[in-house]
Amino acid sequence: MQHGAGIFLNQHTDMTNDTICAICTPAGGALGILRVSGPEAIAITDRLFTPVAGRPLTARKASTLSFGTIHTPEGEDIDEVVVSLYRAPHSYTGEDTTEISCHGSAYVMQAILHALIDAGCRTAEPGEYTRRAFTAGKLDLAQAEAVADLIASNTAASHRIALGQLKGQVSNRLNTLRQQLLHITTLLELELDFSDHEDLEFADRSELEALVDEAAAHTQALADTFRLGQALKEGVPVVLAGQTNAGKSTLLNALCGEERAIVSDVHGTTRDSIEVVAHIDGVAYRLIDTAGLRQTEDPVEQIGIARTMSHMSRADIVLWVVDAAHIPADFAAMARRIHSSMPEGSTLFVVFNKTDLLSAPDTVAQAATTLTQTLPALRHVAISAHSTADIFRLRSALASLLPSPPTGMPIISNARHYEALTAAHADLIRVSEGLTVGLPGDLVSEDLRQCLHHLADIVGEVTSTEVLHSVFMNFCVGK
Ligand SMILES: Nc1nc2c(ncn2[C@@H]2O[C@H](COP(=O)(O)OP(=O)(O)OP(=O)(O)O)[C@@H](O)[C@H]2O)c(=O)[nH]1
Ligand SMILES: [Mg+2]
Repeated sequence: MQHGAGIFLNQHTDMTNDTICAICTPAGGALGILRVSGPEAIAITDRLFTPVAGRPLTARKASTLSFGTIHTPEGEDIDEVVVSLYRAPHSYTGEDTTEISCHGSAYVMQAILHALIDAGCRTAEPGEYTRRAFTAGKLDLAQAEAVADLIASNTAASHRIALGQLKGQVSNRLNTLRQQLLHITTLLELELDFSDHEDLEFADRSELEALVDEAAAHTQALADTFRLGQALKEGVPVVLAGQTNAGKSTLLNALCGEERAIVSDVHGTTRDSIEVVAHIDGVAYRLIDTAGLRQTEDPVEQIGIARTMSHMSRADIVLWVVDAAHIPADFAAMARRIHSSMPEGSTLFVVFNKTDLLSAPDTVAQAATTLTQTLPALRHVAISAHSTADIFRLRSALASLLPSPPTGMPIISNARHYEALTAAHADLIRVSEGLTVGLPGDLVSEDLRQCLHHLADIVGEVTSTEVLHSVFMNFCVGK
């Protein structure tokens, strides 16, 4: 890991010498795993383990497997197990570690856990193994956070982001950025060191400005991936909205492949929002069916419509469903109003539904033309929710609505990283402005250091103990 000429203070000061233990797998599987880590890990496990053959664990080489019986400190047998042995620093935590593979019964795992505690271990806190790996320098903080994301990942997209982060894609990108900024800081500070020599100017200000602007653009581009990253991690919110009876609930059911929402030809069938997850091309979409929009005196329906508006104002994607057989005259104006009420960066996608009922298909073509005249970037599709082929097309269209980050750019999916990047970007904007107006080097350099500090925070080099605590608190016990 690169450290900038003494700029960063490594605050990994929470070293502890306890030997910890935890059950790492949920109960009820065929097999279960307990993990023991710390200076006494091998000795304690050894006291509870009788190998079928061969030497005791303490005399065995690293990276070996031993089959035998695990028992209580009093010698009562608990289970037949396999013990994997790791010696520091070649283990996940960097410490001596054993992993006990036993049968997955809750009783067996609890009995082994109690035996380990009786023999001198303490139970691990949530995330303590990964925190120890971080303390030992095995992972930086962004990678440690990726471990929790990897465990939680349930789609190809969230898995890909977490694995990339664990493998250091985010950290490497940040390190490159930090190297560029350190270079600029060095140039500026060289100028400061020789400030008595009035004639000397070491750093060409316009060149520096260009470098800073480039770094600011990189920081911004990385921060900009957060919206997508978060959507891919949590599920992309897609709101189905439109007038009553347009076919929103029919589409929801068709897209998720289940009869989740009530469908009827009565206007105003859906009153409350219904959320269903649909997986399309390895991405989870949180489809939200909403109450159809119309003028109504019914107070309950009015509440439903207010909820629709609220969902639309927060959605990443709004599917505006329109009954193609009854396209309202002011349809383009409606689309414009909806589009302007949506958050920046979100997508309005018009779905002309019920094309099977059209006697004159060109009414859709005319509406689409009017629409693109009003909002050129707006995309649309014409389908029948009753056609499997059309639903398939709509699913592909949905997948194509997701923005793709610039080639090679890692995707940020962690709010802590996003906040630090946004702060770093603001610092760089101040640096750039400072250079433009000719601020003295020491003032500009102060903002640069602040920026470096924010970037170092992401990988955990200058992170406070409280932040570390809150990061690891969200892990499960045993990881
Ligand atoms: N022919 C045809 N009928 C459709 C199509 N899509 C939906 N319908 C019918 O249109 C009617 C209304 O469908 P819904 O899915 O309940 O409409 P909605 O937009 O959810 O309506 P509200 O909940 O009242 O806002 C039902 O009778 C559906 O069977 C379609 O593509 N073709
Ligand atoms: Mg409905």
